[in-house]
Amino acid sequence: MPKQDEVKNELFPLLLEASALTFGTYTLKSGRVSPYFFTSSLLHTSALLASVARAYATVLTSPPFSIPSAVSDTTDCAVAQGHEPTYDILFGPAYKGIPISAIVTRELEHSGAPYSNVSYAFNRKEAKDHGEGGIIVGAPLKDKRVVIIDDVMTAGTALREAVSIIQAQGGIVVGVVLLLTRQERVSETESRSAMQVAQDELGVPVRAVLTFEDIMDAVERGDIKGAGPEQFEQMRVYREKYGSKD
Ligand code: OMP
Repeated sequence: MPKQDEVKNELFPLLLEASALTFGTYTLKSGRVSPYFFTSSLLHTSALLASVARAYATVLTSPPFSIPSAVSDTTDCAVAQGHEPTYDILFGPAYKGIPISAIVTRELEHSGAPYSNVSYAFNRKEAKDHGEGGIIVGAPLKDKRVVIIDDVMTAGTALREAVSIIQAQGGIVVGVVLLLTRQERVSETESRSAMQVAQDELGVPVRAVLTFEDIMDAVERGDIKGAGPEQFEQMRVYREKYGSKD
């Protein structure tokens, strides 16, 4: 089984157990009324953080975020396998991206020396005008290759904000990794998903550990307590209205 499916299978039951995925009627930031909601705020136990970190790290140590290394040193396993990251910094947009970017940076150390040079950074919601000041906490972004690490993408508004913060600091966005893509269209007139639009506009890879389709499949299989045929039908209707194939 591919490593990315393995981590997904490990993470999914933990997310359900933590009630990070719930079913009901939720008004989203975009104004859409959704039959389900995913909240990363409930991912606060050590076991969940470890599993979440492994899931992101698996994506971040695979192509296209990992490339053949220029240096070859047989004393280090990752370098011996000849891979290094395409990025210098993981950026976690405030607030929910903050702990995620920190734990994933820590997790990357297990992938070998080239990955242990990766730093993290995040933005303050309000700029500080005393002390060290500024809007960025963590590694300075200027001229650095930055991957944005966030929890959920719906219409892509949060991502656009993160991109402009990084670019204003002179950072270079080289990719985006999400925990969940809801696989929704940005607008009524756009058939591509917010994730595809972001990828096309930024010209960088945008990947997600979990997708809306994964959730639909789990509901259909009856794997989710409290979500049966009725919820499946609501999700199908929602997908028809707002969903995208990619
Ligand atoms: P977009 O900015 O539309 O891409 O929505 C992403 C943001 O919506 C996330 O960062 C969350 O603040 C919030 N959100 C969730 O956390 N979970 C969901 O299932 C749906 C949303 C949402 O409001 O769309």
